[in-house]
Amino acid sequence: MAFDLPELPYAYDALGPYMSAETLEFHHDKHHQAYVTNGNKLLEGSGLEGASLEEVVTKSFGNNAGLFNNAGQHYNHVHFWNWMKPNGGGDKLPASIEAKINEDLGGFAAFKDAFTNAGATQFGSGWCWLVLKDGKFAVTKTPNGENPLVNGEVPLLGCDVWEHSYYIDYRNARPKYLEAFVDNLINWEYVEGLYDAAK
Ligand code: MN3
Repeated sequence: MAFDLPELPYAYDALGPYMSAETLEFHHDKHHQAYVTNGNKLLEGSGLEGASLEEVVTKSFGNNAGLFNNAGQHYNHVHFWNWMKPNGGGDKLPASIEAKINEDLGGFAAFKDAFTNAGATQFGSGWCWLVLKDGKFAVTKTPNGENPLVNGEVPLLGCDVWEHSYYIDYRNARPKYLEAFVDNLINWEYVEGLYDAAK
């Protein structure tokens, strides 16, 4: 199935001041569009034309680097736009998410520390994640376009730490971007929906 660029689920200026319209215009219209365009070219003749996006990601991993990089980033960004919302973030969590964060990660403060530290310490481009692994919540990070699907984990929340995601608004201050993401942008209801579908 060919890849399509989804519309943003909010206006370009809806996430300010934490993520600007300029960032979203470049990130969505240029970067995500390039993953879609290049992914569709590389999908042709790959033998995976009829596969779901998740299957393209897991089946191209380790044997078709070009397709994997673009399909992985398409998957990551389709969710990334939905992992944020205006007036999001903070520690007012859906009950099922709060219970798992308390049980598996030691509470919201420990989650925030682990998640922002994973993003800050990812060397170069990549992502930090909250995943469901063997029935438990865990915090991880991946390089470049990789995502937890290739490790048999379910991605519940991811934050893009490629420079294109924060350099316009935060310059080199990646930790400030990560803190703003957790405190002001996360769409916890979308995380809850992914968890409900996975458990
Ligand atoms: Mn990106």
